[in-house]
Amino acid sequence: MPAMIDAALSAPDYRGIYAEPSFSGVQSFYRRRYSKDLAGVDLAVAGIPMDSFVTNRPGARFGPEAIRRASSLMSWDAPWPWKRNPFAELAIADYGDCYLDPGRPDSLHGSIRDFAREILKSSALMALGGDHYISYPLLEAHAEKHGPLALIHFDAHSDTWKDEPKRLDHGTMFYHAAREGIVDAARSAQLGIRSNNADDYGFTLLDAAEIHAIGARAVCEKVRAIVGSKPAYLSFDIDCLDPAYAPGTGTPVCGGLSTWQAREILLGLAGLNIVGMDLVEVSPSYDHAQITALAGATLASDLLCLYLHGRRP
Ligand SMILES: [Mn+2]
Repeated sequence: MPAMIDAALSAPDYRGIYAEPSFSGVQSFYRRRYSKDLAGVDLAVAGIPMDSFVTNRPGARFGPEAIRRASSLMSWDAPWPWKRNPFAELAIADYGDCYLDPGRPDSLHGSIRDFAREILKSSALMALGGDHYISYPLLEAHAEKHGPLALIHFDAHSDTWKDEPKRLDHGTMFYHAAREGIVDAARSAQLGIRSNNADDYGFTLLDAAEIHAIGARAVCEKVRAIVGSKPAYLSFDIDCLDPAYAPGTGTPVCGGLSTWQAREILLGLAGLNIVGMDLVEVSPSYDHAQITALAGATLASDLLCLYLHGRRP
């Protein structure tokens, strides 16, 4: 692979792996070239640096930059242990971040939705959060393009707690999304959950206890049976991982998945019709030694591998 410095600015193409020193250079996701022009781009990676709607610790607005930086530890090689490399097969650009005005909280939903709409006119999107609320406007934009979506949701929390319309909360947006028909709960799975909710609103829960008991292979069979070939949006809240594997997040819950358990499940979902993705809730000020940011960058790379397998079997 060619040596390169500042591939984020000067890579000749949106494809390729560059041996750039991990400690230097302009940070982008997996050293992808930055561009706001998506001509010829298959998929844009973009940051949504917003944490206005958290219920506990803030800080996920710094998630995108931490994930980009951590991805430079891995970007000298293709994602292991996948047999195919999305960074060779797909034209992937780093689109930079969504502009958001924290002084206008009522504007944030629309700003994120419009940002995603613009990208989705010409390419696919993987978003880096940000608190989990961002998935709601992102799902809206994806559903406009693809119709009602199956949701494959990794999280410690169901995020379907009943709420008033228009209330802004990172724990209730899937309640709204299901009621509005943006996601089809009957074709959706929530994985790694370890919280109580009086009503599942039609979602199938594969909670952390069940995943620990039955293992990745059986989990993947269940998810495949639920989702089928329906266009699916995969949302990964980093707090699906146990706090030992992801301390840098806003609402950690003990008893979660290891990083490898989560990766094993993602590997086993290859071939599903994934049309959109996000990785949310990395909050670097609570992180230690980049544990959480590196997990986030690794899982985000896995999501791109999944996307590749879904689009080009
Ligand atoms: Mn969560």
